Amino acid sequence: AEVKRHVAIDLGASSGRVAIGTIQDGKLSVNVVHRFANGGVPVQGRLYWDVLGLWKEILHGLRLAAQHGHIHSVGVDSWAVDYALLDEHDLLMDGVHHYRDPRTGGVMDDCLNVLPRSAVYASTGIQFLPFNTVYQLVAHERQAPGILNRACQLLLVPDLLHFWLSGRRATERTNASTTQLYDPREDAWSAPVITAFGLPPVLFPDIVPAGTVLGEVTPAVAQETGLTSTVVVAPATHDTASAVAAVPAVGNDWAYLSSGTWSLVGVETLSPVVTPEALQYNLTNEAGVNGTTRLLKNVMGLWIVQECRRAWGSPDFAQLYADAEAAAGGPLVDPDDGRFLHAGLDMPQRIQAYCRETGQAVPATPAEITRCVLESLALRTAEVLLQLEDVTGRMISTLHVVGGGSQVRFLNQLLADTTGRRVIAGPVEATLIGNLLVQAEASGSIPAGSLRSVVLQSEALDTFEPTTAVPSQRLALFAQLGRAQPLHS
Ligand code: LFR
Repeated sequence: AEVKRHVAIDLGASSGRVAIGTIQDGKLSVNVVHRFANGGVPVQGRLYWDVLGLWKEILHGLRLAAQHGHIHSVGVDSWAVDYALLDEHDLLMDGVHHYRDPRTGGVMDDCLNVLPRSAVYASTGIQFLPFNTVYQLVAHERQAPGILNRACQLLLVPDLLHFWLSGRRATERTNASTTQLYDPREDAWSAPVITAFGLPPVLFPDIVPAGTVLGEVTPAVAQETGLTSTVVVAPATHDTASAVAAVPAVGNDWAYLSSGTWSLVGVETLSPVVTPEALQYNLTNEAGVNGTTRLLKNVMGLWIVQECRRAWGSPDFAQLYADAEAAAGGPLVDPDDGRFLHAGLDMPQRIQAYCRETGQAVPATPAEITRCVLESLALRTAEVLLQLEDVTGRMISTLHVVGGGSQVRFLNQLLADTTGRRVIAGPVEATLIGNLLVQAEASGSIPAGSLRSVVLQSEALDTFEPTTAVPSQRLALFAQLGRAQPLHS
């Protein structure tokens, strides 16, 4: 039979890529045909995504892909929670706001005075983050009263792009779960949450599972790109869900760290863990592929370094990490302090202020600041692993680090030493791979349920053993840091 070509469009917060994947002899090969930058666009104190710019890059990437021969299927994944509102003519009613847009300030607390935390958690199992779609919608209505009632449809970012590609409106389940408007037990939008915050139920499209064939690309897209009779297949549209699907793990004693703009630290479970302990730790139960649950926590991640780097005039990442490794360590921050969430060229000063306020040495150079962030991320990861062990009763002996951050060898070693667990690093492009393999599975290119073994067959991995145990006093010191404005309140 002819080898099918699948195309993944993977949009991360700081970059995007378009890649062709093919399966031969049980192995996946990936050919990235187009890469482009992404990021927030500040306008009048607000922060947007350049969704039209992304669309243009997607068309360009598809045009390049089409030159390689017939493309069987295409699918999009992106970061979570953000959405577009469409009117009755399918026109965009506003730009797509970035989840770091400060408009959500204070909104979550107001909402939780209306429907208590325990009730929202019981219905959704989702962690309380100020930018969850539910709070963004309430913020949107405050900004532009009446907008939600004028809107006809809400589409999450990958769903919007799938609509533009195929003409079909649907919400793929893994990303729907991140909105905090989805009830995993009912596999439906959460009526209690939607009602409590006065959101129009008609906004929310049908929910479909990853692997759903949405339809052929529209004639306009075919003409623009050269694609012919290509089908749009929804992958796990939440990037983290695609990444977790591609974790090359075996057995049950492992956790993952999807490392990029965010550090997503979690385990895979057969069903949601919605217990008082999980709520207390503010762990989230996001939907995974094939009915699994991703029990995880958002840790602020390399965003802090990315934003510092921007303030330093964008020096080379590899050099910055090498300098951090050689620099003096010591001071720590709670990376999940809410002050680090928003964009701003004062990120280095925010780190320094945190250290000063907590009576620590103040890191001065880019190398020292970067080291402080990396050590802090490793400690926070160690803490979250203990919480995951606590709520699941599992023993975690291996941490799989996937995504762009898995290339930072110094961070991998810090993670091994700090958590006391073996770190297996790779693949770097886990999200792309997970996206491609869900399409391959849906198209019969690989056997059902074989994603992880295909990744293991296809990718070279790196192992980091814990060498210098990090003293327990360090964990204790970290645990004592003042947590004045936690992101996870
Ligand atoms: C990672 C990610 C996280 C989500 C955050 C915001 O790219 O998708 O999983 O919490 O971005 O959407």
